[in-house]
Amino acid sequence: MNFTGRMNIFAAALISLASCFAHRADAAGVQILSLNGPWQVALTGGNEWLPAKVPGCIHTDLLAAGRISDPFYRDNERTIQWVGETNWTYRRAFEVSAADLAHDRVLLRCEGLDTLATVRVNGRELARTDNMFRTWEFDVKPVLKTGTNAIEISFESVLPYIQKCNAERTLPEWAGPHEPKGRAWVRKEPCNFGWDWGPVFITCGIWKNIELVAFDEARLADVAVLQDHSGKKGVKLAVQIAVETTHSSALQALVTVTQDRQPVAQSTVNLVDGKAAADLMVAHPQLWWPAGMGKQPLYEVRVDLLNANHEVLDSSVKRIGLRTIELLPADQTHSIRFAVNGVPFFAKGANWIPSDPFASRVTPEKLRRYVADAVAVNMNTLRFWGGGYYEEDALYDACDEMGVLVWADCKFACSSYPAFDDKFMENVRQEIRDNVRRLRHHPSIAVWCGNNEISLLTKPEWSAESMGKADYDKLFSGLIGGEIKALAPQALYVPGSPEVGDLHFWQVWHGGKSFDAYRTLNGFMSEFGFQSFPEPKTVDSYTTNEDRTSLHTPIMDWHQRSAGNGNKKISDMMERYFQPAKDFDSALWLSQILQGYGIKTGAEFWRQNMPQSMGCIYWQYNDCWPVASWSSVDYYGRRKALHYMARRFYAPVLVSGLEDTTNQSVAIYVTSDLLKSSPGRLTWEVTDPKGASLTRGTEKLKLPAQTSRCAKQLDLRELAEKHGASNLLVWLKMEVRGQPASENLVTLVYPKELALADPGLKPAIRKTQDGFRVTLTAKSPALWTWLTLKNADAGFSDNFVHLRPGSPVEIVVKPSHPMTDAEFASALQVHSLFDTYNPSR
Ligand code: BMA
Repeated sequence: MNFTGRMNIFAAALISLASCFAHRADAAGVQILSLNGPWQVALTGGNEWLPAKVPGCIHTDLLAAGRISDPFYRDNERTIQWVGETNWTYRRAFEVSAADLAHDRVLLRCEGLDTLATVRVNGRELARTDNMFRTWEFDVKPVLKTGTNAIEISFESVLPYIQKCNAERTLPEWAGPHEPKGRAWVRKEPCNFGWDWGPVFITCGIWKNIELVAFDEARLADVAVLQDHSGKKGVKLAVQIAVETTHSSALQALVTVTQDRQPVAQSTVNLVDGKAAADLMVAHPQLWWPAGMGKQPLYEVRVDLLNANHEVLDSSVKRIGLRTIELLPADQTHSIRFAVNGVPFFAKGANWIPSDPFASRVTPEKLRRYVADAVAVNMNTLRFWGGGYYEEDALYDACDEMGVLVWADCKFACSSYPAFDDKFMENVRQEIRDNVRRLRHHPSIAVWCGNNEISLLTKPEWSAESMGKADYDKLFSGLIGGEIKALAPQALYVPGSPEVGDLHFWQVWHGGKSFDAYRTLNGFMSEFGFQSFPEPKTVDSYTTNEDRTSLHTPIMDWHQRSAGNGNKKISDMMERYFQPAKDFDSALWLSQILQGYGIKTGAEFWRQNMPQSMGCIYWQYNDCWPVASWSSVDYYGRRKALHYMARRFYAPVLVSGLEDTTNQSVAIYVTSDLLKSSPGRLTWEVTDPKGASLTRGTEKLKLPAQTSRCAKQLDLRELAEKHGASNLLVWLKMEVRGQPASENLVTLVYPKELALADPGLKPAIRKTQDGFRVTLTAKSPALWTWLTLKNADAGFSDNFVHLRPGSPVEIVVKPSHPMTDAEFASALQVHSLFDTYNPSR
């Protein structure tokens, strides 16, 4: 059947898709016809058309059509590799009126085509594209007609392409055993080809908005906002405007700055040669701060493009925050560190990866929840790692609003890239321009970074294992650095991570060392991590009973991608620190306690050593599918033990201990990120594992602002001799201005050596307005006590807490669906470390 023949059936089937141009909500002139929504998809050359959804991708379309089964279940991934090896075509019809076509210019705008695409309108080839990160615009006025039009976009599998390129010249890279080689030849999300925490799903499709854009006279092509904080009268904004015109006419730009809808400053400027710059003064500026250091006031900068009749041709709104940012170099007493508004601070956070292999499934609400969950555990920084895709505006918006600074990697990771290829370089140049223009106004962006870890595979010359240094510099310093400097002259840029005094420390996970190895170095830690399993509910979602007979069944291994038998690394480390788990579920939970214990060891040490260490960004925050990984929040948004522990080890005021097992002493550190010096009280108590007090003490302290120091040295030799080191629990508490600020527990031995008794945990339940308050009491110390609900998810105000007799702990539980008192009481389960190994529990 030829295309026209197919068109008739197609047009009839899609009659409901007919749409008309709509004015952009905020502008009179530019008109938009969204082509999002229902499309159809078929094998290229085939004639069985399935319903499709745009934005989307082939995997989600086939899933919705029932043509593939859940890609995450067991090893289904293996059976659907054909999807990424196949060429696919998307199509739809749309209506255009004569009035629509009367506009000076009519463009097809594609915000994201994944990846090797051929775009045809009414049977005419418009373009071939080769970069999923770019925004493409094509002049479609000559090919459109009044009435029904047809658009068809064919996607060629990237696999033959990268194989061909790699056969001609192999690009050295780090890739897992079942990951296709040569991913760096194509500008497509690197982890789409698999990663050491991610599946191989080679997607294709229209993954972002697609629309027709029509306008007369002119439209805004670019708006940039620069800030000058040097004056006494306020913050001066320089708004740089560029327009695209269809014919020469007198144009003006009206620039309005508002805060909470109240006008703050306004200016009108004439456009000369399509350009203008407006200077505006924001008097009494309210500065934007990272979370924990102040508020996040946001201002809107609106530009209205006016023609000679004062009609609005186009508008743009950028939401900004007023702040300066610096990355200060390391010196003898400091590691590198960020300073916002002149105030250096300790960066606390984690590394972000794409939260789904199918990007269009990620909703703004989901992204907002992740950012809120980061701030809830006292993070102020996220690093958007370089192997994913340039993150959505919604994620940056949430970071702006909640005060999370972003270390924004450009999307290059763990491979060498063909910087010797001019076409490739030009493609990258356009990609950087598109994304920097889209994102540069966000106050949350602390630093742009060229790549992840490629300096580690760079040598003076190209070889089978390395990228040549000259090409590395050409791509990451020259091209990307140059573009960012030109487009965002006030932004910070570093060519790569780790490269500027930040450290990726992998000797524990990849090197098999114990957690103590974290205590051997200082710096700005931009990566370090240890894996755990997700909780039983999540593991249940991808396994059968038989898969859960051990941590090392084929399906448990399938959902583990780290080189060198990751699941064994976890169980070996569990054995090193903890008594053997009594069953499968206990082992999953114990792996989380282990992970939290390990990351806490590092995080507390680096905070103790502030300012020699000024950053702790653990690997990794989130997951893109249900898997054993380094994450602290799993694919379904369920917090792992590490996430709860992060709230404590990232607390603004931290009391922590550094044990010396040889000399049997504990150095007590008090670390304050507070911007003001504060009065506090430190309390320590040593008990035996039954909770009997052996010694205690308290001391008033002054906590100087943003300082860490050893406040007390506890000599435990006598107690250790008398009771045995494995019978000592050192409980620490810090109060600030009479309020509890931080609590901690330190031991001289590994947890497996502690002679814990049955803690006899008891919950008392009280219904609250939107959940239940559970008050936990214990007869003897209960370590890492956590609550779960049988067959239901819930939000827990805290979890994995240490309990002592006489010190009840309250946890507020908000079940994911309404429950009666009786339902809640029968669903509530209380566990602690003791239960993980005691067979009778
Ligand atoms: C770092 C990251 C990732 C990787 C992680 C765990 O090197 O940059 O590429 O997933 O380690 O191995």
